[in-house]
Amino acid sequence: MQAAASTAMAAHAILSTSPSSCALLSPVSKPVAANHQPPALRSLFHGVNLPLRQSMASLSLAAPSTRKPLTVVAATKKAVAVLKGTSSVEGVVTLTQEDDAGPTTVNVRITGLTPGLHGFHLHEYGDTTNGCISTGPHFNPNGLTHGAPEDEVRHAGDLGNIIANADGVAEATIVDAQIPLSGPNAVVGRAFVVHELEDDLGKGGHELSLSTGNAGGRLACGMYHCPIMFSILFLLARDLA
Ligand SMILES: [Cu+2]
Ligand SMILES: [Zn+2]
Repeated sequence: MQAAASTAMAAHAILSTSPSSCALLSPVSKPVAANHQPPALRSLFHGVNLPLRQSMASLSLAAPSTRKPLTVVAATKKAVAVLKGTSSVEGVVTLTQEDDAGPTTVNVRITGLTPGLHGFHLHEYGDTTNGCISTGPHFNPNGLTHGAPEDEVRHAGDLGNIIANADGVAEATIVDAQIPLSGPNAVVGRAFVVHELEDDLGKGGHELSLSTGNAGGRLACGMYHCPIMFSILFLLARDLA
């Protein structure tokens, strides 16, 4: 019985620290091949390579020492990117995805902006070593030109504009199908960037319209990290009594 209990505790410890195993997923950094894809999220559970699912996932396995079945239920919920730059602009971006095939909801709150529209994108690299310029171009796994979020021809990272009020605060909820939290085009290890100017959504006729939306300088940026598993675990070790 004691062995089963300690196995259960060990299992709990391993799953509870799964965000640190996510740290093995290094940020997407350059140089990378054009077709580079970040690794899928995985959690190591007693040597079992267990894919992390956005929705509730459950598995049953036998504890090696007792052969008693354990049921592990884990839920991955959301993660946060903190945006910072060289100015007073800063913000928080929270992402949630209800299921692997569904859209991602992006909640944005950025302060310190000038009132009005500001381009807001997911950029390719989670690299801020030289400031926001290190985040590279817009995330563009399909090799398309810049556009509006509702356009078919767009970068996956094109999230349009956010609007700052008279106090310089922009709050937005964006629902988008091209920035999943898992899979080959996952946002993990990439960076959100808020810009100085309005994104013309590819329609401004400027030489930069079809690459950046001519949205000007990068005011603040932040990397999206591995999802934090808030609802880690319900571990049932049957027949322990
Ligand atoms: Cu951008
Ligand atoms: Zn773009």
